[in-house]
Amino acid sequence: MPEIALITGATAGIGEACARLFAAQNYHLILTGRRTERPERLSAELSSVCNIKIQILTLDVRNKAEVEEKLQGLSPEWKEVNVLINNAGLSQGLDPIHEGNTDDWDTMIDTNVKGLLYVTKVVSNWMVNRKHGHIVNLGSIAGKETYANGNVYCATKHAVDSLNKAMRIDLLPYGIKVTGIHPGAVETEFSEVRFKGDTERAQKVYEGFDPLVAEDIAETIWFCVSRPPHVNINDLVIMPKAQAGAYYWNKVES
Ligand code: NDP
Ligand code: 8X3
Repeated sequence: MPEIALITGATAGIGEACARLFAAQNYHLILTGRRTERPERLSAELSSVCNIKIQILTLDVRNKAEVEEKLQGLSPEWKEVNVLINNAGLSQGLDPIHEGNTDDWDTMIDTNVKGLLYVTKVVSNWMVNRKHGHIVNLGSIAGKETYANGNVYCATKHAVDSLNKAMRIDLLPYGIKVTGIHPGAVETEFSEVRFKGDTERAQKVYEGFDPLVAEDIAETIWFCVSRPPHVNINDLVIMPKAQAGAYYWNKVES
């Protein structure tokens, strides 16, 4: 059986780009997300051009029971996951702390931190048993810096940064690689989700600016995953050329 990659949040953006790139590298894929139609379409498309197998697991990473049931329900050969890409995540709102929506806070913490942990708990056990595997965690520049009104989203990504380090230490005896990828602005559905469907506001984020695209991140992840067995990329911050940090955006006025 060729190598297997499990990608959370493969229904859009960076996760979908990873699915395409890993399929092109002949990985069998386990694609997860809450939406069903998109991964089915993606699966049909990839299966028609690549000689790979694809499993779609429709799940909400916030739902611990569902995560465990769906992952443990995979047949033994599918549990031989070589690469786990913990990508599912989101931001909700951009408000000062005293005006924040506590439901949004719950959603971000439950998805970006607890969801990542639920998936990792199951899959890392499979990797520990086989003494083999690579976990890639999607952090963010928001996990390296804190910006105005980003409070809880930044806190969740700082948590991912910390968990990335913790996983590397705990899984060291088992030869499991752990890599943190921390992008700046990537034009995906991220801003539309952050602003709850306000497309105009979302588009303004990238106006006059040349952001990263999902494929840039997928290629970077592939670079990390395809290093020789003795090499691990611990942590990687990747920005658009036009962005020097959370606050420094080189925008061209139109
Ligand atoms: P998108 O909104 O385009 O994609 C997010 C993906 O996460 C979707 O596939 C979505 O699937 C999935 N997802 C969200 N919530 C859940 C959930 N509860 N259960 C399962 N899947 C879920 O955003 P990006 O591709 O940009 O984001 C991917 C990751 O990259 C996130 O962790 C994000 O924080 C991080 N990131 C993004 C940056 C950016 O500027 N875009 C920069 C830095 C980091 P579905 O809705 O079907 O469940
Ligand atoms: C997404 C990038 O700068 O909007 O994590 O927080 S940013």
